[in-house]
Amino acid sequence: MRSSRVFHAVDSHTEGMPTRVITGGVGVVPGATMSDRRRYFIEHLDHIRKFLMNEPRGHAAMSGAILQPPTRPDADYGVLYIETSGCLPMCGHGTIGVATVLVETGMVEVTEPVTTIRLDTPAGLVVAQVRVTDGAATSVVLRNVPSFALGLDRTVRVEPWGDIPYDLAFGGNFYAIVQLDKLGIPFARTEKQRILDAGLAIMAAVNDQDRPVHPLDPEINGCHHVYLAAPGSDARHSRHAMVIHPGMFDRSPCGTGTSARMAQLHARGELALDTDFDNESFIGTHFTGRLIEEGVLGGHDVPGGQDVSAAPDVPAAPDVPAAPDVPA
Ligand code: PYC
Repeated sequence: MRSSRVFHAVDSHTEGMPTRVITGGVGVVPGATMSDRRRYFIEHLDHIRKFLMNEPRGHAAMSGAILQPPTRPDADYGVLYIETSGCLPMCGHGTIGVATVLVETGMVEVTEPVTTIRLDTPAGLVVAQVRVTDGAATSVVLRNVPSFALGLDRTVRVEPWGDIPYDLAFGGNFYAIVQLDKLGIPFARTEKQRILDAGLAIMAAVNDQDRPVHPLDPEINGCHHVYLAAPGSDARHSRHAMVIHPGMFDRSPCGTGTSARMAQLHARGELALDTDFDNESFIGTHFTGRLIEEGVLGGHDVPGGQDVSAAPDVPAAPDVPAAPDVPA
């Protein structure tokens, strides 16, 4: 049988999460900006996402990124982020995977010790600085899009718990941030199903009662991620379980979630600029984040342009569990 369609892909791995980087086969998605292209892709090309992410080529926690020509002159590549959950405005672990693949395949001009790559994402420009040794990417630092707290001390009604306090923050995606002990569920992998069910119930309730919309781009709306913070988490080190629509955990520490969490902690007066923040995933992998400046965005004062740094899939990395014991 002849193939009717051929895609080129390079699979990468960032702190527990896959990123299937699609280097060819999709063609140029119509749209004047990456946000326009994301909308076009969702409306007309979603079958490609399902084909590349779902079984049998993917799995329930699959994630990927489609390379595009940039729509702005100051960027090297455009990126569309795809997952089993949908098409994201931005993805931190995915960007680390993209930057690593661009370096290691020679798709960008590689300079050592640091190669800078400018990425046109639906949420805005993201700059990746890849540390390179003998042609191999050993770590990546991202300068993320401006992040901000949209609301602190909100409550949402979620049965059977009643009113749940939460903060809402943006770091490339919207995050509802909830203290897990308010749900009476221990932070333990043995409780993964209860944690997952609670996160999905909170997500549905937030979207029903308080659906967030980005002040500058209404295409970016809805809460598809719930950050359940473990007891004892603070503004230097935060452990969490990240529940993602339609029913999986982020095995990585979540780059956009790290930025959103830092924006929330800053808005609460707990995290200053230029201070390292250690964000730990449900499986024990880490990203280090740092707030680098404040700005104004659509009338909101925001701590903008967070750095999120992480080691990508380094063969010698001892702290990346190979088979995380979490449901997909
Ligand atoms: O790293 O930003 C991230 C991310 C979003 C969803 C899964 N990972």
